[in-house]
Amino acid sequence: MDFTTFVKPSNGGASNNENETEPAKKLQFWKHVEYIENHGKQEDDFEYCMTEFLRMSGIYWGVTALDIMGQLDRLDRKSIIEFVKRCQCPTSGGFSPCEGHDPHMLYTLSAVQILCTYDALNEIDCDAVVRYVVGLQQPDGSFFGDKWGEVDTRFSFCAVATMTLLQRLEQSVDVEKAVKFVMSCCNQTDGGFGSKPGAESHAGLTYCCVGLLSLTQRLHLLDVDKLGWWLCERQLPSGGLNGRPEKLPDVCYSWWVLSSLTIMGRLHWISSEKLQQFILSCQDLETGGFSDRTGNMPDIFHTLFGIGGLSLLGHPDLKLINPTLCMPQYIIDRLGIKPQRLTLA
Ligand code: GRG
Repeated sequence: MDFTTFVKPSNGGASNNENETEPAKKLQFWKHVEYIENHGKQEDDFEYCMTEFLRMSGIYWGVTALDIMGQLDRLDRKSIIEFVKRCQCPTSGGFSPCEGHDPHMLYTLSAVQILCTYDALNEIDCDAVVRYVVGLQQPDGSFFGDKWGEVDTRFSFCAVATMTLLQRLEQSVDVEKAVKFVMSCCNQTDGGFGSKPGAESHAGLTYCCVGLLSLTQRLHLLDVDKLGWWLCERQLPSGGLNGRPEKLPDVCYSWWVLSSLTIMGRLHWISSEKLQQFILSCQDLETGGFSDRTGNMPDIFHTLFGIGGLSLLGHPDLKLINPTLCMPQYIIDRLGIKPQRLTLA
């Protein structure tokens, strides 16, 4: 998921490079709508072709961002649902990122999120999805990402989130063991979580573990003060957030860090104003979309997490986003799901 390498060339025209002109201070709402709407139409575009291996998640990022902006009807619901249906593996029940690829837990969650957004779960074989996810849980409670056996706390989150959205959590996976595995990935020194036991704390994986504890109503297991401190130490003088000490800021951590702090009722432990300025400075004023850092090329991944971060910060032009499932709150309400949240402290 490394979108960090493209630096936008300076063309002497309008630029959002901090060194050349003032970075944007207002949300370029319609530019982003246009950027997301056009994203799926550029089938012969180099970047579009090179990201085939994560197409399903790309659609989820675009659908969610547009829905948060109140512009979901700009995408063709029918063709998106047809695409998702074609990606369900008839033997395993899991979803692949696009036709011809292998199913994986990551794309299975994205597929289910898209279908929930379109209220179209009835279009797929949900029992087969449940069998797929349950079949990937290991005796220690962890989850494989797919049949090849990689273990990572991302996959634990994807499994539990998928089962929650299908309303099948309690009857399917072993929740107690899933929670135990995730807690074995918590580092006592900083309160953060890594990809497996003993691995370095990382904000992306911390989101996955805090998210899993929120979905399973187990937030009492967290050392909220210790983890809250580590998370708010991710804010750098630029206002942006990094994913671990000594690393550069990246707009996507506006999601991974901020959502974790929101779930824990500690959003006010960082400077919202400075973070909002950083996120807005990462908008591409010409094409729309957000990049990882000011002046870099935008992409659909950072666009969702830029918009999602601004929604968590209460931007008035955006709908509320659910911090645990990274989906519009009205959809989570429609499904009757109540991920746990701690109150402000
Ligand atoms: C429903 C929103 C949602 C997510 C599903 C897949 C997943 C669950 C979460 C991914 C969490 C994660 C690991 C995010 C980090 C992504 C990222 C930019 C990784 C880059 O890692 P490094 O080491 O970056 O290249 P740093 O910033 O540490 O240098």
